[in-house]
Parts: sequence; structure tokens; C-alpha cells
Amino acid sequence: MLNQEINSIMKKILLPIVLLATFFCQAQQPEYVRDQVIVQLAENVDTNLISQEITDFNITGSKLISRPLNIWLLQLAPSAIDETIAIQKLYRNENVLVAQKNHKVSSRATEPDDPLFNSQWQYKQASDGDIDADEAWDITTGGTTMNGDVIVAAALDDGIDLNHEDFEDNLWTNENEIPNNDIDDDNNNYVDDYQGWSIVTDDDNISGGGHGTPVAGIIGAKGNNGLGVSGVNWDVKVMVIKNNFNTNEAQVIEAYSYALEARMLYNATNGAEGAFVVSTNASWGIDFGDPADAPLWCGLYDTLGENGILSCGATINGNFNVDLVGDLPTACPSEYLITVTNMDITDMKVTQAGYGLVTIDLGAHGANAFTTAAGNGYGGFGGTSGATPHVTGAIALLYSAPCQSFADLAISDPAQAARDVRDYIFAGVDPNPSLDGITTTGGRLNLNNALLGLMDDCVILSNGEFQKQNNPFSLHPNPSTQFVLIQHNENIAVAAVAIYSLDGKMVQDHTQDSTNTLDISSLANGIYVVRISFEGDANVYNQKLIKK
Ligand SMILES: [Ca+2]
Ligand SMILES: [Ca+2]
Ligand SMILES: [Ca+2]
Ligand SMILES: [Ca+2]
Repeated sequence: MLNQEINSIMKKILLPIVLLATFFCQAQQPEYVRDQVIVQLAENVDTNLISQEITDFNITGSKLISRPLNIWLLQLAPSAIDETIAIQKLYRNENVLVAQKNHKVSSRATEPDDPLFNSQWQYKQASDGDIDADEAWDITTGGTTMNGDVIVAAALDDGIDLNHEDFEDNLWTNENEIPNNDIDDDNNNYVDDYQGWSIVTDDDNISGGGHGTPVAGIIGAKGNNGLGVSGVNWDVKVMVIKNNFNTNEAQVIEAYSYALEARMLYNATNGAEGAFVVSTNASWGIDFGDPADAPLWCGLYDTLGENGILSCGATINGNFNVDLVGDLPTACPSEYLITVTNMDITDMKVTQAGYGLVTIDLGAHGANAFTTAAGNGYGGFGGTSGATPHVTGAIALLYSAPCQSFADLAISDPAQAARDVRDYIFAGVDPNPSLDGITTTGGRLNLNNALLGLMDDCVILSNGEFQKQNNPFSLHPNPSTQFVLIQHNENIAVAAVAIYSLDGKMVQDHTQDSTNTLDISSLANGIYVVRISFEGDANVYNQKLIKK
């Protein structure tokens, strides 16, 4: 039961531990292993046959590296032949399906130049118990939608360190409001709401942020600016709504309503006024709170969602089954509320973190996740408070996906777009044994998978509408520099293939042939859509392809 006076509980105290960053100077190295080539051979063919058939250079050794796919690593005589020429010669052999260089994996990902990025283990670590941020950033690093809508994520927290060096222009400001003139210039019923809004002082003094600075930093510390750390988004607008923590339920509703009004105004004015808020973050709540006692608070998530806003809630920092003991807001039933528990550096659920097969959706890293700290610093930040803004930031990043039809959907049907983004985040989780059976998804946030899920469904060619698909084929490898194999169910046959750029222009035409291998070496680096039809199937299917 709730007391008459509800005390909101800060989920986790900021851990002001600034970890020392380690720097490694990396020498320039070739992007691929010299004198090696990877080949996929036809069924039942081995490298002995290839060695016999290919006589103009020496294959000095070979290793089967994938039995089911019949992929081999070939060793060539040292410096005897350029790998590119070897690949061309290999392709003349009918038993060679795919040939490529043995690329060094480190060349695949997009990493920011922020000096403390190496401390941000939650994005990338050797054990891969991370959210694959570097791979997601191959596709997008944030910013606007394809239609230029400026993406806003709202952090409802204890304010922010306005003097922190690493936010730059990533803090949202209300450009239609003139600050400090005692006039509600933009007529949104908030006077002088320029920097954001404080429901504590009823003005835009959002300064503070012992807790809110790391939360905002995880969502969107400026990335690739040569300073400090990177947020999940390199570029985003974080709307700071200050609610502190010694607050009450009325003030919770008041804080959410600022974000809601901003988005409603944006929707109503076709983007002329208000803000394109797509997510909110609540790294606080009421331990053991009962949703039945909070119909207005819980109901607000539906209203936010219907207007295009997904909300993220941090669950209790205690080893409790929230299905049984309750929690606010994470036991609220809204389909637009995403509830997050806490994972550590070993990719295990932190013992002192809530769970619930019905109520808690997924895990994210919060145990000493490295980010910005108040006092213009950097450090580890923890608890479900640190986990949740990774998801809030992920939502914002998905809206920046290079998919025109999804950007259109976000405007024409904001609620559907929000539900789709939620589904991509849920479907994209990395299955995790420590979350299996105790969360709705059984997994931990994976930024790259979520983004790839959206891009896989990105239909830009037929009627222009975004819709979820069930793709019967995949592309391998992807990303690729040169050759891409179309892999599909063996009882269907390719009828026609074409490659399109994201603006809908055909860049390769195989509509008259049924090739299973694409040579994309002539394409500029970037994202493309491979469009395929299969014999006996009237549908046309699309798959995203990254040329690296
Ligand atoms: Ca990874
Ligand atoms: Ca105003
Ligand atoms: Ca004003
Ligand atoms: Ca930075």
C-alpha cells in the first residue's frame, strides 16, 4: 500500500568514481590479413580440387572454417600474388561461390574519437557482452529522421550540469521561446521554458544533475567530438525536465505532461512548433508501488504512446519479482512503457535488480556503465538508473535510421511507429541466460540488432509504405566490400535481383538473371537495398546491404 505522502525513491545513488581511461595508440595496419583469402566452395568440393584447377598461383595451405557453409581459409605463398587478383582468378573457377579477403574485424565498426570511449565497456568489449554500439553506428549515429525531424529524448531527472563540456548542442532548447522575459513567447502555457522545464521551481532552471547528468550522458553525450565520452546517440536533443526525487505523484504527472504537450504540439503543427519527443526516461520510481493505486500515472504512458512517445522505466534495485511485489512505474501495464533491469560488465543480471516475467522487459548495462558525471567529469554510473537510459537512447537512435518509409510512418502514424520501435528493441535483444524466464524478452539490449531489424523491414520501393516483412533470404557477408552471396531456402529459386540506393535509384540490375552472387565493388560505401523476387512467389522482398 502507498502512504498518503508518496516519496519517490531514487533508484540508485550516483557512483562518483572516475575510472582512469586507458589509451592505446594503434599503428596503421592493413585492413586485411595478407596472403590469405576466404572462399565458399560448391557443395562437396574441397580445396584439393581448387588447388589442382588453379595453376597460376600457389595455394600453400587451407583450413575448413565453416563445415555447413563449406567456407575455407586459403593460405597463399608469401607476397606471390596480390589478394585482389587472386580473388578475381578464383572467381573464374565454377566451384568457387564466394571469394574475399580475410578482413580484420576491427575495421568493421564505427567508433567515435572521444578519448574515454575505451572505458565505455557497455558499447564494446572483448567478450562481446555489450550492446554492439560500434556496429549500430555503421548504420546511423543519430541526429534527425530522414525527413529532418529533430529527434528529442526527454530525461525526467534531477536536472543537469549545464556547464558540462560534453553535451555541446545535444541539449534541447525551445527555440520558439525567448528566455527570461516573463512572456510565454511560444504560447505553450509555460513561461520562459527555454532550457527545458523544472516542475520544482516552475521555470526553466534545470541546473543540478548529480543523477541526471549521467542519465543524459548515456542517452546523448556528444559523440565523436574528441572530448570525453559518447552517448548511445552521437547527436540527439536531450530535453531535461527537472523533477528531483523528493517529489510526489502529482509532480510526476506534471513532468511527463511537459514532454507530452511538446510532442502533441509538434504533431498538431506538422513540426512547426513543439518538439519531436520520441522517448522519455524515468530512472526513479516507487519501490513496491501498486499500479492499481496509480491509474493516472500508469494511464499517462498510453497517452504518451498514442502521440508517438515510448517511455522507459528503471525497475527496483533489489532482487524482487516485480510481478509479485509491484513497482512504479515498471509494473504499469502500458504497451508503450519499456521496463529495464540491470546488467553488469560480465553480462549477468545484477543480483540486486528487479525482474518479472510479465512486468520487466529486458536488461541493459547499468553496473558502473561509464559516462558523464556532474562537475564536468566522467565516471561509472550504476543501478537500473544507468541501465534504462541506454534503452531510451536506443529508441532515439532507431528514429534516425536511414529508412525513408519509417520516417514517414513516424509522422503519419506516430503510435504505430512507436510500437514498431519497441518491437525491434525487443526482437533484437541478445538472449541472456540470467534473464531467461524472468523477463518478457529473456534478453539484453542490442543496439545493432534492433537497428538491423528496422532496416530489414525498410520497404522503400513498392508503395512506399513501411511494413514489417518476413524475409525468405539473407545476404552474406553483410557488410561487404566486394562479393555478396544471396542465401535462401533451398526449395525456392531467385527470379530477379536488383540493388537500389536509399533514394530509390536502381544501381545494379539483375532483373533478367537469377544470380546468387552480387559484385558490389563498384558501389560507393553506404547503405543499399537488395530487392529480390522468387519464382512462383508474387511478393518482392527487400534486404538492407552495407557496402564497406
Ligand atoms: Ca560487440
Ligand atoms: Ca513557452
Ligand atoms: Ca519568454
Ligand atoms: Ca564526447
